[in-house]
Amino acid sequence: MTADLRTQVVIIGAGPAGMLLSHLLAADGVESIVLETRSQDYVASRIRAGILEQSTVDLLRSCGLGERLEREGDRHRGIYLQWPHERHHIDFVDLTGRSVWVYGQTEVQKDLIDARTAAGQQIHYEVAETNLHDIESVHPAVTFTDVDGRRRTVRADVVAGCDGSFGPSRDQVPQHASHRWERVYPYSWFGILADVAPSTDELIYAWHGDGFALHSMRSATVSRFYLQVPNGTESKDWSDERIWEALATRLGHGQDGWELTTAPITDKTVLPMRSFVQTPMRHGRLFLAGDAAHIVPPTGAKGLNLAVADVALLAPALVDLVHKDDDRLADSYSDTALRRVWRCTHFSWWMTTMLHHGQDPFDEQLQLSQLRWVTASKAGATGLAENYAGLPIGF
Ligand code: RFL
Ligand code: PHB
Repeated sequence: MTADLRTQVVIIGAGPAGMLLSHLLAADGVESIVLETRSQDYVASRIRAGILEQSTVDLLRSCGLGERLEREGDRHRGIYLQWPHERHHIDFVDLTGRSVWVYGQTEVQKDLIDARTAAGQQIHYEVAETNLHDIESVHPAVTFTDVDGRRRTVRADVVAGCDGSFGPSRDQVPQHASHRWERVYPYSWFGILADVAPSTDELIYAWHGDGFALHSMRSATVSRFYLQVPNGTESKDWSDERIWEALATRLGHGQDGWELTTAPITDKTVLPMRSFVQTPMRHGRLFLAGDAAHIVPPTGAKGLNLAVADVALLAPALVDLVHKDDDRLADSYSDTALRRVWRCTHFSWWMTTMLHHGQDPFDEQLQLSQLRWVTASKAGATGLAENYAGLPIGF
C-alpha cells in the first residue's frame, strides 16, 4: 500500500481524547495527524459533559490550556444530594481538599481546537471510510476518503483510536485477543438546556419516586437539567410545560423556600445509559483511549475526565516509544489505565443505581438507606467525594 501521508502518530477522532493527545504529543516533539468524520463546527458545538475533576483541571493548566478555564470556569466545593424533604451538601474540599469545575466539554473542545489550529496541527475533518491496516506491524496505516473525495493513506508508527463509542478502532482488536464487559440500564436520561440562571449554587442530584433528576449548569445564564425517563422515550413526547413540571416536582420546588426558575428550553436530547469496557486497551501498535475503550453512564460525571486521564498516560508512553524505541510505558499503558477505568466504572454504576428509581420497593429502601448513610457519615461522604472530585492521575 503506497502512503501519500506520513506521520509518527495517526489519531482517529478529534474529540477531547484525540485533540488533547495531539496537543500533549506536540509538546514533546511528536508529530501527529488527526482524522475526524464530522465537521469542525459540529465537533465544537455538540453538547455533552459539564464537570471537570481536579486532575483534569491540573492537566489542562499544566499544558497551557487553562487560561479561559481560569477566567470562565466555576469552581464548586461539592454537590447536593437530595430525596423528598431532605437536601444535604457534600463538601469535597472539606472532605478531600479537592474540588470540581463547571466548564462544559464544549468549551474544552473549543480551547483544544483553537490551540491545535494555532499550532498548525494537521486535522482532516469530514473524512469517510476510515480503515485501519497492519496494526500488528511496527508501521500501521490508516486509509480514508478526504473531504474532497480523494482516497488517502497515512502511514505511522502508532495508531491512536480516539474515535468514541461508534468508531472503527475497537473492532480492529481481534475477538480472541479482547474481552467486552457491558451493563445496560433500564432507563435513559433526558437532557435539557435552558436560557436561565441556575436556581442553585452547586449541582443537585435528586432521588425521587417519579425518577431521578439533576440540576446542573453551564454559566450564570444557562442551566442544564436531566430527567430519568424510560428507554425509548422521544423528545417530542415532552412539552416544555411537562418538563418544568417534572423538574419542579423531582427537585423539590417549594420545599424549605427553594424555587426553580423556568425559562425557554433551547435543547432536548434523550441519552441512553450503559457501562462498557473493552480490555485490553492496546493491540499491537493500536492504542485505545476515551470512549473508544469504555463508556460510563453520566451520573458520576466521569466520561470526559476518564478520556483525559487515559491520554495523560498514553502521551508519555507514545513519546518514549516513538522517540527512544522504549516500550515500557506502552506495555503498561492498558493495565495502568484500566485501574482507573474500573474505579470510575464502579463509581458511575454506584451513583446510577443509588439514584435512579426502579420497580422494586426493596431496592427503593436500600437506596434511601444508602443516601442517608452517604450524607450522614463522614466515611460515606468521603468515599463519594474522593471518587467524584477524582483520584490523582495514575491511581
Ligand atoms: P468523543 O468525544 O466521542 O470523540 C470521538 C470522535 O471520534 C470521531 N469519529 C471518527 N473520526 C474519524 N473516523 C471515524 N471512523 C470516526 N468515528 C468516530 C467522532 O466524530 C468524535 O468526534 O470521544 P472521546 O474523545 O473519547 O471523549 C469522551 C467524551 O466525549 C465522553 O466520555 C463524554 O462526552 C460522555 N458524555 C457525557 N459524559 C459526562 O461525564 N457527562 C455528560 O453529561 C455526558 N453527556 C456524553 C454526553 C456523551 C454523549 N455521546 C457520546 C452520545 C452526551 C452525549 C450525547
Ligand atoms: C452536565 O452538566 O452535563 C452534567 C453534570 C453532572 C453529571 C452529568 C452531566 O453527573
